Amino acid sequence: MINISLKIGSMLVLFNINVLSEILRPRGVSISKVSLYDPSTEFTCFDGLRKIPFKYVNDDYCDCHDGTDEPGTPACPNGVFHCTNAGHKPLNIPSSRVNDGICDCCDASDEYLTGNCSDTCYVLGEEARQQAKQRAELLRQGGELRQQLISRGKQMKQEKLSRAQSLERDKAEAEAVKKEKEILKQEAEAAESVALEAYRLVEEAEREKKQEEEKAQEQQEAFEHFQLIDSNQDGKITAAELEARQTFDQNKDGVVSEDEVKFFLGIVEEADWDHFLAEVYPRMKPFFMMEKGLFQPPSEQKEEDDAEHNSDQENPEEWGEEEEEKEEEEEQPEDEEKEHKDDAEQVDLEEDETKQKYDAATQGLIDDADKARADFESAERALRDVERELKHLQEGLEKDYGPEDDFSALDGECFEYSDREYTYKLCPFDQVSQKPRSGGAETRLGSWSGWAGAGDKYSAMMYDQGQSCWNGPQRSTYVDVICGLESAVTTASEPNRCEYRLTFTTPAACRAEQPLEPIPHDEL
Ligand code: MAN
Repeated sequence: MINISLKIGSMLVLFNINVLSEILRPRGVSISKVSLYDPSTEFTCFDGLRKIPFKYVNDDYCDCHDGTDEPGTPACPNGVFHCTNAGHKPLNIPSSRVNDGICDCCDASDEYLTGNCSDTCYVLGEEARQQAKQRAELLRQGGELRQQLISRGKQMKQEKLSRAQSLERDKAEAEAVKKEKEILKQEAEAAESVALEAYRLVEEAEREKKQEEEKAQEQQEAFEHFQLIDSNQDGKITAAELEARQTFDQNKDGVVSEDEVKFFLGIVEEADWDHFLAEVYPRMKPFFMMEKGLFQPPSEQKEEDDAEHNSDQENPEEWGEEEEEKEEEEEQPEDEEKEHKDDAEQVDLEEDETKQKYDAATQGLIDDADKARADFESAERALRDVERELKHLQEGLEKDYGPEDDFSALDGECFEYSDREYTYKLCPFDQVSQKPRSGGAETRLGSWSGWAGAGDKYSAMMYDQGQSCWNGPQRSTYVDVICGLESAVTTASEPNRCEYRLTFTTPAACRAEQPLEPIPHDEL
């Protein structure tokens, strides 16, 4: 580029000549705007508010509000200086940077007075061209691989669709089987229930009879004891009659005291047969049993312990129960083994009893009902399995795998990356996790949430709702997705506590629209 001064009429205007384009234009004006700077007529500010003599253009005095009269000087604060940067990319800079001593344009045109800069456009342009070439080559090769991924993705989608269709058929079939098995089960259970009803009635009658017999026996025992205590046979038990029997000497001091009598008689002075049966005898029974050696009273030491734990537990009726519990606790392993064996024998016995309990026809109906129940359960399970697989498949079919299903083939794969401390694992469309290299549990850094790129949405993925951080948020991961010849995680970081960022390169992202490098965070 060369600078020349031209006398047009009475005006002296600074022009530079772009050697490449040979177009004469005022300094700082781009070729596309050159027609707006016509030296043969007045200059109209671009905002249309003023017309000024052309000689005022680039006279280092700001006349237009929009700064358009001073493209080549720093006079207007809002002016724009255009550098042609022949050999590299043209650039617009604020005209305030003109002649400020700093090289903004690689062709040095912004520093025409300071002379601080030299033209580096060709070298820089060469570098840029090389990079562009490499990128184009990456996009070309990656693009071919992407096409392969797309075909695989389409094929996989087709397979999923036909699998879903066949599962729909299986589901309808499994539903029909379940219905059929349910009817069979209901029928078998109804027959079983009718057959068992007769047994239930017999059992009920037997149980009632047994209860009656037990009650009668208890009454008989009570009556015998009543007669035994009622020494004058007047049909009443008095304090004196109780005092006469050592059985009621609870503390074994040789005397049946007033308190000891009160324990049995309660609030009444004397007990007739009805009161005796209902209130008195139940309190006496353990003492009669003790007398017969049917159970032992607790030892003194134990009595003290019990007093500490449960001071108001005075009823000797409970002694026996506690003794049994204690015995159970102290059982030796050998005893346990024996008990298990006994239990097993008991179960066998019960089974035998059940087997023997029913006549052959009833047993047949029970067996049929058991089988019908098992068949129904397995039909239910089969339906659930089909439904589960279908749901998973349908979720997959609904996922957004990119403009042409480009990323579909990556679903189901996982990619690892290790830094000094952790191994990160990205399973696209599923989840991201982190595992300390020194060992320890895996931490989920987020589950697939969706595409999250600013601009081109397929340029980033978001995984959120990961494991909660102690005293902090749930972990989440932002994944930059860029073009690369291999699918791999290439960087991992934690820019904020519990917020992670990975770079994932893949041929699936080799589209012209997709950025070739992660977009810096502050531009998101
Ligand atoms: C673990 C890791 C880290 C995280 C801390 C938060 O050590 O998941 O990435 O910063 O927990 O407590």
